[in-house]
Amino acid sequence: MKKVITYGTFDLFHEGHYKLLQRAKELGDYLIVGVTTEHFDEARGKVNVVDSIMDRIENVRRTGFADEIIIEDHDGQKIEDIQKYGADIFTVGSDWVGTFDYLKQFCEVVYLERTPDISSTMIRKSKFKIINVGIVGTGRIVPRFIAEAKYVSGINIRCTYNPELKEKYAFGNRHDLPNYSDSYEEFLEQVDAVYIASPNETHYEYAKKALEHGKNVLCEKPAGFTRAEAEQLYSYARENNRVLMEAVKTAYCPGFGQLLNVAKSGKIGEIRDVEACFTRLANKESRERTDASYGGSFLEFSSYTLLPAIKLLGNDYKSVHFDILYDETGVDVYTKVSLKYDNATALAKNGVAVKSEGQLVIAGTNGYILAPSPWWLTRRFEVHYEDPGKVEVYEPIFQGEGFRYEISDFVSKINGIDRHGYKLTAEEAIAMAGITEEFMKEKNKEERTHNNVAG
Ligand code: C2G
Repeated sequence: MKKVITYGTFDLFHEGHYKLLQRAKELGDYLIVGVTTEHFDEARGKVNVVDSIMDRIENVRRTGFADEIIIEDHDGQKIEDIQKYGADIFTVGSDWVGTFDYLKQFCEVVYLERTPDISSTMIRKSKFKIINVGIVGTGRIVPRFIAEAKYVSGINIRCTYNPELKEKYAFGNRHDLPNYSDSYEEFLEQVDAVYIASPNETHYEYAKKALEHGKNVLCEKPAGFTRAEAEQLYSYARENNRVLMEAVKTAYCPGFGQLLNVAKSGKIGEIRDVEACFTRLANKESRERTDASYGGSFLEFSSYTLLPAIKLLGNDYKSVHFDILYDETGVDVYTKVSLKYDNATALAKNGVAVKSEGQLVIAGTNGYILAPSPWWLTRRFEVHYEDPGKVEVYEPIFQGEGFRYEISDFVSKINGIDRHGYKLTAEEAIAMAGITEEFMKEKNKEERTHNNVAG
């Protein structure tokens, strides 16, 4: 008798799960299915699991393919189970190609082709729907996004849109996504939501069209270059009852939320200054270093570096001032943004050709919070006081690259679980767009002066 073993969360049970179990059963005579516990999913970084373990087991049972159902609750259990049950074949979907090769020492490992295009949902009673997402643009960030989306329950990445790509969008050997190059409308028809990761200057139009077509939008920053554009987009979203979220990853990281709460708790007294720095030496050929109009350090990093100030000091800054260093092609390679509030100040430093310490310091009347690099993922922060010997250390949970948290919030918002969007409100996003507008004006002004001098 040939024994096959497979594992999964099987949340929001769907066609992909059904077909996987069916083919797993066909590989042998006896199928063992391991269903993950909530605790194990949490530990392996899977967020957003909706159905309870009892429901997930019941859904697997009702397929009729499992001869035995077991619980998976810890790392290393797969090896134990293979030995304990004498499994001949371990199988899992092709989204995991390579990951489980280490099991080849114990049994045969088969990666079954994943079901693309999940459309219908089966057997489940849950009130949540799988959200089909289309990706606009196929740049560097996209494979990272797709890899992280795997850890978010209830989302299926269905297709891409890139007018310059005629083929399918392929990366690694795990996925081939159909690409729509001829018509954005046709692409929009395939999906419930879009993730916009195209060049900066195209975000606004893509987001606007998607919202007009009733789609939910997760948009890389900046969604617009002016306050008016941002206001427009958020009001479209509100009128159409759709979700619009700017992909400011930090805002959705659990540690950053905790840091804000500690800062607001009164521990460090009244907050008087927020200083954040984010630099990365970008490749000289990269878009950030070559596109004088829409590249540069401000557009690359300021949505991160301004975020703590906006979250802690508010949207009503009294004045904004920019100190900008340009390279010979007119790209802003280092930009400092100073904000003045009634009773506080803030500084946001951004660099694509200048390297500095990427830290966040929140200064108060009683002490300060220091979040070391990479504070934008907020894996660690410390509270310091006048007495240098007294330091409180926080090490919040953070898994993977952090995209999973923003994707998870996006899915929750679409499902109506969190419509408030307190992690990054429309008002905050609009205030940040206002600063972008001021920056673009300043840059154009300086460019003109520079040209005059040069001429
Ligand atoms: N699957 C599939 N097609 C889909 C979606 C999922 O074939 N469209 C497969 C997965 O590859 C997996 C199984 O269905 O083999 C269960 O998927 P999930 O519930 O997402 O569980 P997963 O996170 O893949 O857990 O220890 C757990 C295992 O590592 C896999």
